Amino acid sequence: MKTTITTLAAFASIASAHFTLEFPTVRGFDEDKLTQFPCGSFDTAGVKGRTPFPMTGGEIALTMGHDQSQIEVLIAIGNDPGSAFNTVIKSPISQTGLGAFCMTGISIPSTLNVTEGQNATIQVLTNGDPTGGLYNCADITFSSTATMPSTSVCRNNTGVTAVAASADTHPNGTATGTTTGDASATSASSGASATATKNAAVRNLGAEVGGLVLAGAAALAIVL
Ligand SMILES: [Cu+2]
Repeated sequence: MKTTITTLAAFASIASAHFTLEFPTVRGFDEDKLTQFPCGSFDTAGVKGRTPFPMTGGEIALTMGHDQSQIEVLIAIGNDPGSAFNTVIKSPISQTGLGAFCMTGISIPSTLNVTEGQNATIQVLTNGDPTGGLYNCADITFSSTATMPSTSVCRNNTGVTAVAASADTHPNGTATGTTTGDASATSASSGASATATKNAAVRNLGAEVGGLVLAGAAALAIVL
């Protein structure tokens, strides 16, 4: 019986967490407000300090709570940049699998002309439950001597994979052509891919509900 309760509790914590940002240090986390742009409702920069972050070769570590996610990473430059997440530093990807997920090779576009010691905020955006977006932010300071996390922190859980997704649509469902800053966006096909992404999001939700049902059945079997 004790085992059953532990199993259920473990599953509940994964299912309800949406996703968490493990590195750089997250500004704040309230899973009920993760849908609020920007930064999942945490509006004040620097309240948790700042993580040194390099201009090339940066890493971002997440823990994923959905079977599948669309993920994109944006950056806003400045000490307290508000919602100015105008530059993509990791183009949209389709990620599959629960648990640890590590993005490497993050580079700041040279067009931003960032300098050593300058402050900025990174925002990780994923698709919502099932629409809209989920947002986690980290406040950073650019440093050429920044140390990236160990492979025990930034790693991929067994079965976690990711592939490139359409750059025409942000994970929150908005076309990239309709927001500022993403010069790579092509508007011609954004309508079609927006539809495709929404369908994918619905499929993702279906898979997640299926997983919940299966897990519940397994737990019940243990109880009986
Ligand atoms: Cu969720």
